[in-house]
Amino acid sequence: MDEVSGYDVIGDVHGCGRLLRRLLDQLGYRRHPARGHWWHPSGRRAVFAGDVIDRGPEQRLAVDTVRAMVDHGSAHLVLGNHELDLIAAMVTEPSAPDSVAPFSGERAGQPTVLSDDQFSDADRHDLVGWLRRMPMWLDLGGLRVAHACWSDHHVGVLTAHGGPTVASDHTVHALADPHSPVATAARVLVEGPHVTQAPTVAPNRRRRTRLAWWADPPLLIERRVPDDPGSPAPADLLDGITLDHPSAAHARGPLIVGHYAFDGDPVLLSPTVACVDYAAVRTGQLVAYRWSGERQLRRANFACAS
Ligand SMILES: [Mn+2]
Repeated sequence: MDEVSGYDVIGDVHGCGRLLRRLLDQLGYRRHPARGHWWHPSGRRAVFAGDVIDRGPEQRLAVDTVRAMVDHGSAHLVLGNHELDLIAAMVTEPSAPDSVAPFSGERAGQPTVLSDDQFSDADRHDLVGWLRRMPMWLDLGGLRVAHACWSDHHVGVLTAHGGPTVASDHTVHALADPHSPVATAARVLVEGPHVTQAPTVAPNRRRRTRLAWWADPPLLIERRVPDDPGSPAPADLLDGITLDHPSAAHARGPLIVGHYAFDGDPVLLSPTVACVDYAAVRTGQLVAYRWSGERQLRRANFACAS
């Protein structure tokens, strides 16, 4: 493959196929004249940060666009929690995947959604077989990408238990056991760390709150505002949660994630951490970060299609 001149990390597409094509066009990608996939004439690669499926109106277009790019070498994909839910459901209960509790605790009670009118049963099986060859994290040399969080500890656990993909049935079944080290590690990378808070209103409703792990100390995410998400997480709630120290990100170089569905204009989470998920379905804007080798991220390198 020819030299890669940079990476364009694209946030959660969530079935917004037409919006994705507008963003690719804006970033300088073109349809390949013979093979039809999107590619960049000056050697850039797209990196999809996961959650390509579910929610939006053109799920089939989104999946087909991403898949053709990955198969022709013009893009990478890391798995999001929606893709992991689909895989887990199809592997453990192929005849009735919607009856399976999702892998992600965040989506408890929500069925796996992949619109019936756009995907036949055969299409779903084919897509799941393909997704199972995709990684949960990518280290591209100077740039790391995962759907929700990076932790060297949890990358190490998954590397020792089957590697970055969920190709083995053993790994998929381990995901279904919430106490397995594989499930814990996959959740941190693909769903992000959470804390469980004591009930405030209904006595038996404990609140599961996302953590802004990029802040020091970590914050509870109480608002969808990237630069002021919420209050510091009480230290006792952080017991038992293994995270990389925020300074590790500075030493390791840039990290880009999706998943957090922020509002507003894209801003950096730190000099070396960016999120590219600004809730395309809700806000109508799909965000990318254009990386060309810089060690410190720059706000001016966000791009946005609407
Ligand atoms: Mn997500």
